[in-house]
Amino acid sequence: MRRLEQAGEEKDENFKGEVKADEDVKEEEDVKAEMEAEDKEEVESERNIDDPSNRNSYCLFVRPADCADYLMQGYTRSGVYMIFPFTCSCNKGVKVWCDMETDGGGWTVFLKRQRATYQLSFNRTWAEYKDGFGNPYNEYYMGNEYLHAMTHSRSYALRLDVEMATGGFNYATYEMLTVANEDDRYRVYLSGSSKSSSSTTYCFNYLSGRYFTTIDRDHDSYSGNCAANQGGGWWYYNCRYFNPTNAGFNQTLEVTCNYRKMKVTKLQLKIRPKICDASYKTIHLSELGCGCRRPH
Ligand SMILES: [Ca+2]
Repeated sequence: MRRLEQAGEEKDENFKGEVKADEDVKEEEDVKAEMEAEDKEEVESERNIDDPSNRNSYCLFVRPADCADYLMQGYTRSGVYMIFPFTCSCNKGVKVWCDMETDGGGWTVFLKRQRATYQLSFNRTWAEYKDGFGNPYNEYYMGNEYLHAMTHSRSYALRLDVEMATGGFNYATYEMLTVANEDDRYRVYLSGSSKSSSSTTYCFNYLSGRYFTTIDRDHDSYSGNCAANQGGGWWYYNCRYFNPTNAGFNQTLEVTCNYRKMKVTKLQLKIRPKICDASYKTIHLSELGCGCRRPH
């Protein structure tokens, strides 16, 4: 019990420190958007701290590394949560949107785009894509450094969800995603099986093996810079295979999947521990250590 109390105190201090640091660096539009959003919503992980003495997982003694850890601890509402990537126990926290509903939930959203009062610009530098930007209540990018750390501490599956401008939803998944470190230009690898609905069948084609490109770092295969051309940052091959950070969210966002254009009103890219993919709800209820590593 002593250990639980200590862990709780550490967590609270970290929350306060992180929130203060966030406030220092927010751009004006983000501050406005956040104030608007926080009038209506609270951070789920701050509001719903359960009594841990009722639980059995050793994840109780450490911090949640991703949204799947929160789901395993009984948090079933989609919303903003503070996660602590790298291991379950230490390092810097980051606020993310957790999708606790789609296909059993437990998804950590790393790119979120939707209509907002102050539409976020994704025309950002390498450093911004490295550390992340935006506001998880509305639109944001979690950051390549977090993606690298997470995908090298657990095996993650990748999922794309879009809401179509014409109505309906489409998705695409890949069994496993890894993102290399900055020295390797955050190179992305996809492996295993994939699934999708019709409109998004080709979104992940030619993605595996690409390096990340931003307006100030051109690592794509095109003679120019796809990020500079399109106002985003991504693992471009040429510029028209997939471009979910594309500029110009005016009512709808037009993204391209292997040259095929589609208009969407919401777009999310997310990851979840691969081990949890099959019958996730069953697994997380029976095996509470799912994907969670003990601290080194
Ligand atoms: Ca180029």
